Amino acid sequence: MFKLSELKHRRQQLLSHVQDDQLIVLMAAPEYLRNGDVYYPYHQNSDFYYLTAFPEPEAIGILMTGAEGDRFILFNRPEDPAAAIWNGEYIGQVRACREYGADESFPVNQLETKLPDYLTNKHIFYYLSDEKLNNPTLERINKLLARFKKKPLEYARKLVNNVHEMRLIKNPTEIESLRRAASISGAAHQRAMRACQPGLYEYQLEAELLYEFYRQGSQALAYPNIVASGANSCILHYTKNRAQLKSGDLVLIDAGCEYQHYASDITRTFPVSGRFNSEQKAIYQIVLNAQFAIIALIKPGLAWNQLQKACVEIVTQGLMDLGLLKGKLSDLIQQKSYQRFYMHNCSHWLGLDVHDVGCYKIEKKWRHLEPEMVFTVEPGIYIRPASDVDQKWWNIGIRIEDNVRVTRDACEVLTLQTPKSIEDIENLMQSSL
Ligand SMILES: [Mn+2]
Repeated sequence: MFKLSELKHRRQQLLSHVQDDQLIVLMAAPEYLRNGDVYYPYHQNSDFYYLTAFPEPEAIGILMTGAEGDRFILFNRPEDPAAAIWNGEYIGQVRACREYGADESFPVNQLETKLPDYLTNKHIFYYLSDEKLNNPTLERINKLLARFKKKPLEYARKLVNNVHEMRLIKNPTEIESLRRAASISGAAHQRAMRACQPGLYEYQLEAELLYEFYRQGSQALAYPNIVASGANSCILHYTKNRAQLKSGDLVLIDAGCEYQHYASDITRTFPVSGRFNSEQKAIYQIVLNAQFAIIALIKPGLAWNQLQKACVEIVTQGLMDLGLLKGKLSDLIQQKSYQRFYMHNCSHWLGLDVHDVGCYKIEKKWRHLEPEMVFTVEPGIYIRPASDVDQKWWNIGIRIEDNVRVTRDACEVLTLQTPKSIEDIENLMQSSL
């Protein structure tokens, strides 16, 4: 759970980059209509959540600094007994101050009358939210600013970057949530492995994942579940999940839940029948070796691109050893010949977002790892049918993905409990639910 002192500290950090005549507007994510009067499940904007933990839509946060110190004013939904019958209680103004640390809180329908009180002596107005988002709040505030002959809101790219730099280094509360998300997702993957048998459908394995996520208190998926068997395992973002599982095929599951807004992102690949055949084993072992090698490298000071470099070397050498790539290792790497079978990066930041924020380069140089950064390690090999590839390799798609946290001298694997060696997976699959 969030701590008020941490939220306050984050806002102070952000306001340390702000002048007295500047004002920042934070906007909650809008609700999206699905059809008729049904909305998509609500998901708060991650920066908004990081700075306020306020979970409701329609909320607008105002941040400013000055002689009276830092201020956080929240405009949010008022308590509404009529709406409460349908939607439950809104948080309201009293709790916004008491439980979310707002200095003042007003009903959002009073924005036009209350916000002008805070505009005196302010000349620059920034907003922080999804840049691409067409948020109706923008227009509403700009109208108000125009009325007072003030300049319109400006997207606060620099300030957003400051927040994203803060988000990149996780504090102990965040690590706890990430650990819990990883642990729930790990249990879900194990459940799917044990439930797996030929004849089931991909969506039936997905049901096992969902059951475990929600049973353990997760409230959302970090991203749509990928349950990809046979040829589908070579489709990187396959989410249809409608095919039938066939003995002899592999199934690749890339699925992670969110816990208290923090994401997990795990991939495991296993044989539908419970036993890998020798070709599947050979490819699997290359991917696993690459994954272990990357994890062994991780420590503060390592440049980000070294992860992918190590991965490419091991994957390329492995494919050469099996005759799937022919030539000299250095040439194959330089010409990127491996990309036919391994076409993505081996890592991305992980946090409130599954592909979390934070730059990978600073001033055009690869960034170096620091303690409490959290990211994924996910090498893969995908072999699609092709006339120049021996048929025995066709439709083998394998990815192994764990979540790691950089420690003071190495890393902690947050997803350690989920088996990934050939032997451990085969053993687990022999035990039924
Ligand atoms: Mn990932």
